[in-house]
Amino acid sequence: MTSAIVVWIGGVLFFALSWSNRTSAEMRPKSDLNREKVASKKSQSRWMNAAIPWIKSFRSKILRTTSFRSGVANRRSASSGADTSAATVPTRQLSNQLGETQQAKASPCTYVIPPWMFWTLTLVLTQPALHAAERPDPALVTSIFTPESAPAHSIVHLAHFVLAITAIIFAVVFSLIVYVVARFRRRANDDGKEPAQVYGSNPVETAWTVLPLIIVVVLTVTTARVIHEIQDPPKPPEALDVQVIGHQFWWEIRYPKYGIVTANEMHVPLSLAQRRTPTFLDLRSADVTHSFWVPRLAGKTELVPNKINTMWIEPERTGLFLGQCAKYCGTQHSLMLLRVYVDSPEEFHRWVKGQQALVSAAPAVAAGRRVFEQNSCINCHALNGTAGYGRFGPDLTHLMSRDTLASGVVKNTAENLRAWLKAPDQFKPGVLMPAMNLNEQELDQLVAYLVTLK
Ligand code: HEC
Ligand SMILES: [Cu+2]
Repeated sequence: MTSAIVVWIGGVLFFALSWSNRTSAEMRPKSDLNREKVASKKSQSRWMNAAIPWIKSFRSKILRTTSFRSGVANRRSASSGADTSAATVPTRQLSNQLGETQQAKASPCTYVIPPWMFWTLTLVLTQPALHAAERPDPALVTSIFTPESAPAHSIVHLAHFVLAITAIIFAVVFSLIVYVVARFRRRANDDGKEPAQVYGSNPVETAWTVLPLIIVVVLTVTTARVIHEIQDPPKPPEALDVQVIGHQFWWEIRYPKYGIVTANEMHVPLSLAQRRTPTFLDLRSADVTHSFWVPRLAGKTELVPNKINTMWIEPERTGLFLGQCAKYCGTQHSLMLLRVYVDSPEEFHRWVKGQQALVSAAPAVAAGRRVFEQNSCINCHALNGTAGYGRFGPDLTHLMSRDTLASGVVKNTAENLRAWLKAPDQFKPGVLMPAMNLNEQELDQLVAYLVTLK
């Protein structure tokens, strides 16, 4: 971010400098025609006129020290014309006597950096600057162009194919336009007559009907094939079924086969070539429409109330993949993050066992458990082995097995947990969990209990 700002400020500065040079060059009266131009320019942009003295003084301060363009200030004050000081008049007359050609020769290259170059550089450099400034872990970058799962591969292949075809169309059309604009531009010796008007040409009409038709048919058929591949895949017997339920603003994740309920962090097994274990998701919503999107694993699929949508992923690499709700589902849609952990088969097995294990509160933290049960936490949260069966909020049975709190918003540590319980909206404004107004002692006890929920 910082370097992007530096690039912008630097660029704007350079532009201001080169622009003020150009203005002064233009304002140097070369001929009457030029003077007219300058006059109209002046009246058009009052704000420019207001800015010019400021930029000029600023610029000359910088440039004078660089010896880069010494003598510029003189020439410019001469050029800024009749309306300023009387001292400039003789110079101007002199320059007029010298004649236009000499005057033009005498003027040095007036750009520090030409505006077009500045804008191009700015556009080109901002992206890498932003990128370098943030230095994200490349494994965590969510990009549709680095797929790591079967459906995401099909999508990216299709995207490349469509991009290639449209790029060819673009290149052909654009070159034709450039050619026509250059070849048939208005010339000085134009006779002003309308060119001959031609109507109809069967070969041309046929070509520009049939060619696009072929292109559209090819794109439709390839797209349909990929849609079929993604929507109706054969389901291997080893496939894992997971239910994902979207809530404002978190994800409920259920593994019916294993009797596991968790939230926001989904664990799935790596699919091996010799033993394929893709994960089939069925997607529901508890309230409004959400959208499940982990770009490197698959395309987006919506979670619609009263409807079950399905999708599948087949990861080829272990690791963490980030995603998020891609639908505006309310205030905190942007903090409805999603983490998919792809585990090796053994790791996944271990994780399942861990989630299935019973947790019982140690006597030392019984006070915290009482706080949990005697407040309305239990109306919203399920926690095995307690009176809590609520489903409005995430299941807390194995809370500490998760790396993050509140759907990926903060790290899951004792301090963050305490801060969360005190005021959930400090991390997530608009969150649907209320601040429970517990006193310090209750908070300590509660946190001491919750951190044992491994
Ligand atoms: C009105 C319902 C409601 C009540 C009451 C409530 N919560 Fe929550 N809680 C939620 C919701 C909803 C979330 C999910 C917030 C989000 O991520 O957007 C949540 C999130 C949490 C989380 C983070 C879980 C995770 O995995 O991210 C913890 C921990 C938690 N609540 C503990 C408690 C405790 C302890 C109490 C009682 C003192 C309590 N909650 C009371 C609704 C409630
Ligand atoms: Cu959402």
